[in-house]
Amino acid sequence: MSQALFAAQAWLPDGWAQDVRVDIGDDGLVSGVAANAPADGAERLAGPLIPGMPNLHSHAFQRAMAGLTGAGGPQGDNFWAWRACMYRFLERLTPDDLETIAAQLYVEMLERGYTTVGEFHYLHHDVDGRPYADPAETALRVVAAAGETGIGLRLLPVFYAHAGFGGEPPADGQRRFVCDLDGYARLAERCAQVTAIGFAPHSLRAVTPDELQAILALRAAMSAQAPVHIHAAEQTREVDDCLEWSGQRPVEWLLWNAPLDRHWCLVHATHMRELEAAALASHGAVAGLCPSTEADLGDGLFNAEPFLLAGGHIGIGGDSHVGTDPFAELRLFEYGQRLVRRRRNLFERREGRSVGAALYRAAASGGAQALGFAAGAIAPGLRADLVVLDPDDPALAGHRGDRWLDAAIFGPARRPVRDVMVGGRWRVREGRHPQAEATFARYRATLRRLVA
Ligand code: NGQ
Ligand code: ZN
Repeated sequence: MSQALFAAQAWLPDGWAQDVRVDIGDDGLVSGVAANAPADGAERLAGPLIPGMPNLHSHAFQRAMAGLTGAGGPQGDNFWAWRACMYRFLERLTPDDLETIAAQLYVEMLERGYTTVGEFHYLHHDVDGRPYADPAETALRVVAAAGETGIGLRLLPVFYAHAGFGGEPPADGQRRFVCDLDGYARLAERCAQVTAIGFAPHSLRAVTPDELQAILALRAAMSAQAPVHIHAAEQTREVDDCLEWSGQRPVEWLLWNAPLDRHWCLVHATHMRELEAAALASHGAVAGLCPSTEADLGDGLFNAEPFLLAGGHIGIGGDSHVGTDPFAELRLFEYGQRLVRRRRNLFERREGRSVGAALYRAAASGGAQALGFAAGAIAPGLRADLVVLDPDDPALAGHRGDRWLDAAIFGPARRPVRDVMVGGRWRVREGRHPQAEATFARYRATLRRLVA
Protein backbone atom coordinates (compact mmCIF):
# COMPACT_ATOMS: atom_id res chain seq x y z
CA MET A 1 0.00 0.00 0.00
CA SER A 2 1.54 3.28 -1.00
CA GLN A 3 1.98 5.80 1.77
CA ALA A 4 3.25 9.28 2.47
CA LEU A 5 5.29 10.82 5.29
CA PHE A 6 5.58 14.45 6.27
CA ALA A 7 8.65 15.76 8.08
CA ALA A 8 9.00 19.32 9.35
CA GLN A 9 12.74 18.82 8.64
CA ALA A 10 14.31 16.22 6.39
CA TRP A 11 17.90 15.72 5.29
CA LEU A 12 17.87 15.52 1.49
CA PRO A 13 20.91 14.99 -0.77
CA ASP A 14 21.62 18.73 -0.93
CA GLY A 15 20.92 19.50 2.69
CA TRP A 16 18.15 20.13 5.18
CA ALA A 17 14.75 21.02 3.79
CA GLN A 18 11.53 22.12 5.51
CA ASP A 19 8.03 20.68 5.26
CA VAL A 20 9.05 17.66 3.26
CA ARG A 21 6.57 15.18 1.91
CA VAL A 22 8.01 11.75 1.08
CA ASP A 23 5.88 9.41 -1.02
CA ILE A 24 6.60 5.72 -0.88
CA GLY A 25 5.40 3.14 -3.39
CA ASP A 26 4.18 -0.41 -2.87
CA ASP A 27 7.67 -1.60 -3.82
CA GLY A 28 9.15 0.01 -0.70
CA LEU A 29 10.98 2.64 -2.73
CA VAL A 30 10.64 6.39 -2.39
CA SER A 31 8.54 7.58 -5.31
CA GLY A 32 8.56 11.31 -4.66
CA VAL A 33 10.13 13.94 -2.42
CA ALA A 34 8.78 17.49 -2.21
CA ALA A 35 10.04 20.28 0.05
CA ASN A 36 7.89 23.20 1.22
CA ALA A 37 4.91 21.01 0.52
CA PRO A 38 1.56 20.67 2.27
CA ALA A 39 1.12 17.57 4.45
CA ASP A 40 -2.10 16.68 2.63
CA GLY A 41 -2.96 13.69 4.75
CA ALA A 42 0.61 12.35 4.98
CA GLU A 43 1.73 10.82 8.30
CA ARG A 44 3.38 13.57 10.39
CA LEU A 45 6.74 12.47 11.82
CA ALA A 46 7.80 13.39 15.35
CA GLY A 47 11.36 14.45 14.54
CA PRO A 48 13.95 15.16 11.85
CA LEU A 49 14.10 12.59 9.06
CA ILE A 50 17.43 11.16 7.87
CA PRO A 51 18.40 8.12 5.78
CA GLY A 52 18.94 4.82 7.62
CA MET A 53 22.46 3.46 8.00
CA PRO A 54 23.72 0.28 6.30
CA ASN A 55 25.81 -2.05 8.46
CA LEU A 56 28.14 -3.48 5.85
CA HIS A 57 29.88 -6.19 7.87
CA SER A 58 28.35 -8.52 10.42
CA HIS A 59 29.20 -11.89 11.94
CA ALA A 60 25.91 -12.20 13.81
CA PHE A 61 26.86 -15.06 16.13
CA GLN A 62 29.70 -12.98 17.60
CA ARG A 63 27.11 -10.73 19.28
CA ALA A 64 26.76 -13.43 21.93
CA MET A 65 30.49 -13.35 22.71
CA ALA A 66 30.36 -9.87 24.23
CA GLY A 67 31.83 -10.20 27.71
CA LEU A 68 33.43 -13.60 27.04
CA THR A 69 36.82 -12.43 25.85
CA GLY A 70 37.87 -9.95 28.51
CA ALA A 71 40.60 -11.83 30.41
CA GLY A 72 43.96 -10.11 30.81
CA GLY A 73 47.45 -11.53 31.19
CA PRO A 74 51.04 -10.37 31.64
CA GLN A 75 51.72 -10.14 27.88
CA GLY A 76 48.35 -8.66 27.04
CA ASP A 77 45.88 -10.49 24.84
CA ASN A 78 45.81 -10.37 21.03
CA PHE A 79 43.64 -10.92 17.95
CA TRP A 80 44.77 -14.52 17.45
CA ALA A 81 43.94 -15.50 21.02
CA TRP A 82 40.55 -13.81 20.61
CA ARG A 83 40.04 -15.87 17.47
CA ALA A 84 40.82 -19.06 19.36
CA CYS A 85 38.12 -18.09 21.91
CA MET A 86 35.73 -17.54 19.02
CA TYR A 87 36.46 -21.02 17.67
CA ARG A 88 35.79 -22.52 21.12
CA PHE A 89 32.52 -20.60 21.33
CA LEU A 90 31.48 -22.35 18.11
CA GLU A 91 32.01 -25.83 19.54
CA ARG A 92 28.42 -25.89 20.72
CA LEU A 93 26.42 -23.30 18.82
CA THR A 94 23.35 -24.76 17.05
CA PRO A 95 21.31 -23.37 14.15
CA ASP A 96 18.55 -22.47 16.63
CA ASP A 97 21.10 -20.55 18.71
CA LEU A 98 22.32 -18.72 15.64
CA GLU A 99 18.82 -17.65 14.67
CA THR A 100 18.06 -16.46 18.20
CA ILE A 101 21.29 -14.48 18.48
CA ALA A 102 20.92 -12.96 15.01
CA ALA A 103 17.34 -11.89 15.76
CA GLN A 104 18.44 -10.20 19.00
CA LEU A 105 21.28 -8.48 17.18
CA TYR A 106 19.07 -7.27 14.35
CA VAL A 107 16.51 -5.87 16.79
CA GLU A 108 19.29 -3.96 18.59
CA MET A 109 20.68 -2.69 15.31
CA LEU A 110 17.29 -1.57 14.04
CA GLU A 111 16.56 0.24 17.29
CA ARG A 112 19.80 2.15 16.88
CA GLY A 113 19.23 3.16 13.28
CA TYR A 114 20.79 0.48 11.09
CA THR A 115 18.36 -0.44 8.30
CA THR A 116 20.35 -3.00 6.28
CA VAL A 117 23.06 -5.51 7.10
CA GLY A 118 25.73 -7.37 5.15
CA GLU A 119 25.94 -10.73 6.86
CA PHE A 120 29.38 -12.20 6.17
CA HIS A 121 28.30 -15.73 6.87
CA TYR A 122 30.84 -18.54 7.24
CA LEU A 123 29.41 -20.77 9.98
CA HIS A 124 28.20 -23.35 7.48
CA HIS A 125 28.54 -26.79 9.10
CA ASP A 126 27.62 -28.77 12.17
CA VAL A 127 29.89 -28.82 15.22
CA ASP A 128 31.79 -31.85 13.89
CA GLY A 129 32.43 -30.12 10.57
CA ARG A 130 29.92 -32.18 8.60
CA PRO A 131 27.38 -30.40 6.42
CA TYR A 132 23.84 -30.22 7.78
CA ALA A 133 21.21 -32.28 5.97
CA ASP A 134 20.42 -29.03 4.24
CA PRO A 135 23.79 -27.43 3.43
CA ALA A 136 22.14 -23.99 3.57
CA GLU A 137 20.71 -24.65 7.07
CA THR A 138 22.58 -21.88 8.89
CA ALA A 139 22.34 -19.40 6.02
CA LEU A 140 18.58 -19.87 6.04
CA ARG A 141 18.56 -19.15 9.80
CA VAL A 142 20.19 -15.79 9.10
CA VAL A 143 17.58 -15.14 6.42
CA ALA A 144 14.85 -16.08 8.90
CA ALA A 145 16.20 -13.75 11.60
CA ALA A 146 16.33 -10.88 9.11
CA GLY A 147 12.80 -11.68 7.96
CA GLU A 148 11.41 -11.87 11.52
CA THR A 149 12.92 -8.56 12.53
CA GLY A 150 12.59 -6.71 9.23
CA ILE A 151 16.16 -5.60 8.67
CA GLY A 152 17.24 -5.44 5.02
CA LEU A 153 19.66 -8.28 4.32
CA ARG A 154 22.55 -8.73 1.91
CA LEU A 155 23.68 -12.27 2.61
CA LEU A 156 27.35 -12.80 1.87
CA PRO A 157 28.01 -16.55 1.86
CA VAL A 158 31.69 -17.00 2.64
CA PHE A 159 34.20 -19.27 0.97
CA TYR A 160 36.78 -20.42 3.51
CA ALA A 161 39.32 -23.17 2.85
CA HIS A 162 42.71 -22.54 4.45
CA ALA A 163 44.44 -21.63 7.67
CA GLY A 164 47.03 -19.36 6.09
CA PHE A 165 48.52 -17.91 2.91
CA GLY A 166 49.52 -20.30 0.15
CA GLY A 167 46.81 -22.90 0.72
CA GLU A 168 47.77 -24.10 4.19
CA PRO A 169 45.31 -26.83 5.29
CA PRO A 170 42.50 -25.60 7.54
CA ALA A 171 42.86 -25.93 11.32
CA ASP A 172 40.49 -28.00 13.41
CA GLY A 173 38.80 -24.88 14.81
CA GLN A 174 37.87 -23.90 11.25
CA ARG A 175 36.00 -27.15 10.43
CA ARG A 176 32.59 -25.51 10.56
CA PHE A 177 33.62 -22.96 7.90
CA VAL A 178 35.33 -25.01 5.22
CA CYS A 179 33.80 -25.96 1.90
CA ASP A 180 34.99 -26.81 -1.59
CA LEU A 181 34.19 -24.78 -4.66
CA ASP A 182 31.32 -27.02 -5.79
CA GLY A 183 29.76 -26.89 -2.35
CA TYR A 184 30.14 -23.12 -2.34
CA ALA A 185 28.45 -22.79 -5.73
CA ARG A 186 25.51 -24.87 -4.50
CA LEU A 187 25.26 -22.78 -1.35
CA ALA A 188 25.39 -19.50 -3.25
CA GLU A 189 22.71 -20.68 -5.67
CA ARG A 190 20.46 -21.84 -2.87
CA CYS A 191 20.87 -18.56 -0.98
CA ALA A 192 20.22 -16.52 -4.12
CA GLN A 193 16.82 -18.20 -4.43
CA VAL A 194 15.69 -16.75 -1.11
CA THR A 195 17.52 -13.45 -0.65
CA ALA A 196 19.90 -10.88 -2.11
CA ILE A 197 23.44 -12.24 -2.03
CA GLY A 198 27.01 -11.19 -2.59
CA PHE A 199 30.22 -13.18 -2.75
CA ALA A 200 32.68 -13.34 0.10
CA PRO A 201 36.07 -14.96 -0.28
CA HIS A 202 37.01 -14.73 3.41
CA SER A 203 40.55 -13.35 3.13
CA LEU A 204 43.80 -13.99 1.31
CA ARG A 205 44.66 -16.17 4.30
CA ALA A 206 41.71 -18.48 3.75
CA VAL A 207 41.42 -18.46 -0.07
CA THR A 208 44.07 -19.19 -2.73
CA PRO A 209 44.40 -17.11 -5.92
CA ASP A 210 42.87 -19.96 -7.97
CA GLU A 211 39.93 -20.21 -5.61
CA LEU A 212 39.44 -16.44 -5.78
CA GLN A 213 39.32 -16.68 -9.59
CA ALA A 214 36.76 -19.47 -9.39
CA ILE A 215 34.54 -17.46 -7.04
CA LEU A 216 34.68 -14.47 -9.37
CA ALA A 217 33.80 -16.73 -12.29
CA LEU A 218 30.82 -18.04 -10.34
CA ARG A 219 29.75 -14.46 -9.66
CA ALA A 220 30.10 -13.56 -13.34
CA ALA A 221 27.83 -16.47 -14.20
CA MET A 222 25.26 -15.82 -11.47
CA SER A 223 25.11 -12.10 -10.91
CA ALA A 224 27.90 -9.99 -12.32
CA GLN A 225 26.99 -6.83 -10.39
CA ALA A 226 26.76 -8.53 -6.97
CA PRO A 227 28.96 -7.20 -4.18
CA VAL A 228 32.29 -8.88 -3.40
CA HIS A 229 33.52 -8.61 0.18
CA ILE A 230 36.89 -9.75 1.50
CA HIS A 231 38.78 -9.18 4.76
CA ALA A 232 42.12 -7.49 4.09
CA ALA A 233 45.11 -6.17 6.03
CA GLU A 234 43.49 -6.14 9.45
CA GLN A 235 46.47 -7.30 11.49
CA THR A 236 50.17 -6.52 11.00
CA ARG A 237 50.96 -10.25 11.24
CA GLU A 238 48.66 -10.80 8.30
CA VAL A 239 50.56 -8.15 6.35
CA ASP A 240 53.90 -9.78 7.23
CA ASP A 241 52.66 -13.26 6.26
CA CYS A 242 51.32 -11.93 2.98
CA LEU A 243 54.65 -10.27 2.21
CA GLU A 244 56.45 -13.50 2.92
CA TRP A 245 54.08 -15.45 0.69
CA SER A 246 53.83 -13.09 -2.26
CA GLY A 247 56.26 -10.20 -1.80
CA GLN A 248 53.22 -7.92 -1.64
CA ARG A 249 51.02 -6.51 1.09
CA PRO A 250 47.38 -7.73 1.11
CA VAL A 251 45.79 -4.63 -0.40
CA GLU A 252 48.69 -4.32 -2.82
CA TRP A 253 48.20 -7.96 -3.87
CA LEU A 254 44.51 -7.35 -4.48
CA LEU A 255 45.25 -4.19 -6.47
CA TRP A 256 47.51 -6.16 -8.79
CA ASN A 257 45.62 -9.44 -8.96
CA ALA A 258 41.90 -8.79 -8.52
CA PRO A 259 39.51 -6.70 -10.63
CA LEU A 260 38.74 -4.22 -7.85
CA ASP A 261 35.94 -1.81 -8.63
CA ARG A 262 32.96 -0.14 -6.99
CA HIS A 263 31.32 -3.51 -6.29
CA TRP A 264 34.14 -4.52 -3.98
CA CYS A 265 34.35 -3.95 -0.26
CA LEU A 266 37.67 -4.48 1.48
CA VAL A 267 36.76 -5.08 5.09
CA HIS A 268 39.13 -3.31 7.51
CA ALA A 269 41.90 -2.42 4.98
CA THR A 270 43.60 -1.16 8.12
CA HIS A 271 47.25 -1.44 7.22
CA MET A 272 47.73 0.36 3.93
CA ARG A 273 50.64 2.41 2.74
CA GLU A 274 49.80 5.76 1.18
CA LEU A 275 50.04 4.44 -2.36
CA GLU A 276 47.84 1.46 -1.58
CA ALA A 277 45.25 3.72 -0.02
CA ALA A 278 45.20 6.12 -2.95
CA ALA A 279 45.04 3.28 -5.49
CA LEU A 280 42.24 1.52 -3.63
CA ALA A 281 40.32 4.80 -3.57
CA SER A 282 40.85 5.29 -7.30
CA HIS A 283 39.25 1.91 -8.05
CA GLY A 284 36.09 3.07 -6.29
CA ALA A 285 36.06 0.15 -3.84
CA VAL A 286 34.62 0.68 -0.36
CA ALA A 287 36.81 0.44 2.74
CA GLY A 288 34.60 -1.38 5.25
CA LEU A 289 35.57 0.14 8.57
CA CYS A 290 34.53 -1.55 11.81
CA PRO A 291 35.85 0.91 14.39
CA SER A 292 34.61 -0.68 17.63
CA THR A 293 35.73 -4.18 16.66
CA GLU A 294 39.05 -2.93 15.31
CA ALA A 295 39.64 -1.14 18.62
CA ASP A 296 38.50 -4.16 20.64
CA LEU A 297 40.83 -6.49 18.74
CA GLY A 298 43.82 -4.14 18.74
CA ASP A 299 43.98 -4.13 14.96
CA GLY A 300 45.52 -0.71 14.41
CA LEU A 301 44.23 2.49 12.86
CA PHE A 302 42.95 2.93 9.33
CA ASN A 303 45.19 5.15 7.19
CA ALA A 304 42.37 7.57 6.47
CA GLU A 305 44.13 10.66 5.13
CA PRO A 306 45.50 9.38 1.80
CA PHE A 307 42.39 7.28 1.21
CA LEU A 308 40.01 10.17 1.74
CA LEU A 309 42.16 12.71 -0.10
CA ALA A 310 41.99 10.38 -3.11
CA GLY A 311 38.19 10.36 -2.86
CA GLY A 312 37.88 6.92 -1.23
CA HIS A 313 34.51 5.57 -0.16
CA ILE A 314 33.96 4.34 3.39
CA GLY A 315 31.17 2.50 5.15
CA ILE A 316 30.78 1.10 8.64
CA GLY A 317 30.29 -2.41 9.97
CA GLY A 318 29.44 -3.84 13.37
CA ASP A 319 31.60 -6.93 12.70
CA SER A 320 31.88 -8.64 16.12
CA HIS A 321 29.15 -6.37 17.55
CA VAL A 322 30.93 -5.05 20.58
CA GLY A 323 29.07 -2.00 19.32
CA THR A 324 25.62 -1.86 17.71
CA ASP A 325 25.27 1.91 17.37
CA PRO A 326 26.16 3.58 14.05
CA PHE A 327 26.66 7.00 15.66
CA ALA A 328 29.20 5.53 18.08
CA GLU A 329 31.08 3.84 15.21
CA LEU A 330 31.41 7.15 13.38
CA ARG A 331 32.54 8.90 16.54
CA LEU A 332 35.21 6.28 17.20
CA PHE A 333 36.45 6.47 13.61
CA GLU A 334 36.92 10.24 13.82
CA TYR A 335 38.34 10.04 17.37
CA GLY A 336 40.99 7.52 16.30
CA GLN A 337 42.22 9.94 13.67
CA ARG A 338 42.16 12.84 16.15
CA LEU A 339 44.15 10.88 18.70
CA VAL A 340 47.02 10.12 16.33
CA ARG A 341 47.03 13.40 14.44
CA ARG A 342 46.37 15.64 17.46
CA ARG A 343 43.86 17.76 15.59
CA ARG A 344 40.07 18.03 15.49
CA ASN A 345 37.33 17.75 12.90
CA LEU A 346 39.38 15.85 10.39
CA PHE A 347 36.73 14.25 8.22
CA GLU A 348 35.37 17.48 6.74
CA ARG A 349 37.90 19.72 5.01
CA ARG A 350 35.44 22.35 3.77
CA GLU A 351 35.51 25.44 5.94
CA GLY A 352 32.71 25.62 8.46
CA ARG A 353 30.92 22.46 7.31
CA SER A 354 29.66 19.84 9.74
CA VAL A 355 31.89 16.84 10.42
CA GLY A 356 28.97 14.81 11.75
CA ALA A 357 26.99 15.38 8.58
CA ALA A 358 29.98 14.52 6.39
CA LEU A 359 30.65 11.30 8.31
CA TYR A 360 27.03 10.20 8.24
CA ARG A 361 26.59 11.03 4.55
CA ALA A 362 29.76 9.17 3.57
CA ALA A 363 28.95 6.04 5.58
CA ALA A 364 25.32 5.93 4.46
CA SER A 365 26.18 6.13 0.78
CA GLY A 366 29.35 4.02 1.01
CA GLY A 367 27.48 1.38 3.00
CA ALA A 368 24.68 1.25 0.46
CA GLN A 369 27.27 0.94 -2.31
CA ALA A 370 29.01 -1.92 -0.53
CA LEU A 371 25.74 -3.77 -0.01
CA GLY A 372 24.61 -3.14 -3.57
CA PHE A 373 21.41 -1.46 -2.48
CA ALA A 374 19.97 1.72 -4.00
CA ALA A 375 19.79 3.44 -0.62
CA GLY A 376 21.69 5.76 1.69
CA ALA A 377 19.83 9.00 0.93
CA ILE A 378 16.26 10.28 0.78
CA ALA A 379 15.53 10.50 -2.94
CA PRO A 380 13.13 9.08 -5.53
CA GLY A 381 14.05 5.58 -6.66
CA LEU A 382 15.94 4.71 -3.49
CA ARG A 383 14.78 2.30 -0.78
CA ALA A 384 12.62 3.91 1.89
CA ASP A 385 15.15 3.10 4.62
CA LEU A 386 14.54 5.99 6.98
CA VAL A 387 15.28 7.12 10.52
CA VAL A 388 13.41 9.70 12.58
CA LEU A 389 15.75 11.26 15.13
CA ASP A 390 14.42 11.91 18.60
CA PRO A 391 14.33 15.68 19.15
CA ASP A 392 13.69 15.00 22.86
CA ASP A 393 16.96 13.15 23.41
CA PRO A 394 18.83 15.52 25.75
CA ALA A 395 21.85 15.61 23.45
CA LEU A 396 19.76 16.62 20.46
CA ALA A 397 17.28 18.96 22.13
CA GLY A 398 17.27 22.54 20.89
CA HIS A 399 19.44 21.89 17.83
CA ARG A 400 18.73 22.27 14.13
CA GLY A 401 19.98 20.88 10.82
CA ASP A 402 23.50 19.45 10.71
CA ARG A 403 23.89 20.12 14.45
CA TRP A 404 21.53 17.18 14.99
CA LEU A 405 24.07 14.88 13.35
CA ASP A 406 27.00 16.46 15.18
CA ALA A 407 25.11 16.06 18.45
CA ALA A 408 24.00 12.49 17.73
CA ILE A 409 27.56 11.44 16.89
CA PHE A 410 29.68 13.54 19.25
CA GLY A 411 27.24 14.44 22.00
CA PRO A 412 26.25 12.31 24.97
CA ALA A 413 23.16 10.97 23.18
CA ARG A 414 21.78 7.79 24.67
CA ARG A 415 19.11 6.99 22.12
CA PRO A 416 19.13 9.53 19.30
CA VAL A 417 16.87 7.32 17.18
CA ARG A 418 13.10 7.40 17.55
CA ASP A 419 11.49 5.62 14.59
CA VAL A 420 12.95 3.39 11.90
CA MET A 421 11.48 2.37 8.55
CA VAL A 422 12.95 -0.34 6.32
CA GLY A 423 11.79 -0.65 2.72
CA GLY A 424 8.64 1.34 3.49
CA ARG A 425 7.66 -0.54 6.67
CA TRP A 426 7.96 0.82 10.18
CA ARG A 427 10.12 -1.54 12.23
CA VAL A 428 10.85 0.65 15.27
CA ARG A 429 8.41 3.06 16.88
CA GLU A 430 9.30 5.38 19.73
CA GLY A 431 12.60 3.61 20.15
CA ARG A 432 11.17 0.10 20.42
CA HIS A 433 10.95 -2.82 18.07
CA PRO A 434 7.63 -4.62 18.64
CA GLN A 435 9.38 -8.00 19.04
CA ALA A 436 12.13 -6.69 21.31
CA GLU A 437 10.78 -8.32 24.45
CA ALA A 438 10.02 -11.73 23.01
CA THR A 439 13.31 -11.82 21.13
CA PHE A 440 15.25 -10.86 24.22
CA ALA A 441 13.57 -13.54 26.34
CA ARG A 442 14.72 -16.19 23.87
CA TYR A 443 18.16 -14.65 23.65
CA ARG A 444 18.64 -14.57 27.41
CA ALA A 445 17.74 -18.25 27.75
CA THR A 446 20.07 -19.16 24.88
CA LEU A 447 22.96 -17.19 26.30
CA ARG A 448 22.54 -18.72 29.76
CA ARG A 449 22.83 -22.16 28.24
CA LEU A 450 25.78 -21.24 25.99
CA VAL A 451 27.89 -19.77 28.76
CA ALA A 452 26.87 -22.28 31.47
C1 NGQ B 1 36.01 -13.40 11.32
N1 NGQ B 1 37.06 -11.56 12.43
O1 NGQ B 1 35.91 -13.89 10.19
O2 NGQ B 1 35.10 -13.44 12.14
C2 NGQ B 1 37.31 -12.76 11.70
C3 NGQ B 1 38.15 -13.72 12.49
C4 NGQ B 1 39.81 -14.51 10.85
C5 NGQ B 1 37.88 -10.52 12.27
N2 NGQ B 1 38.81 -10.62 11.37
C6 NGQ B 1 38.63 -14.86 11.68
N3 NGQ B 1 37.73 -9.44 12.98
O3 NGQ B 1 39.96 -13.38 10.40
O4 NGQ B 1 40.62 -15.40 10.62
ZN1 ZN C 1 34.85 -9.86 9.71
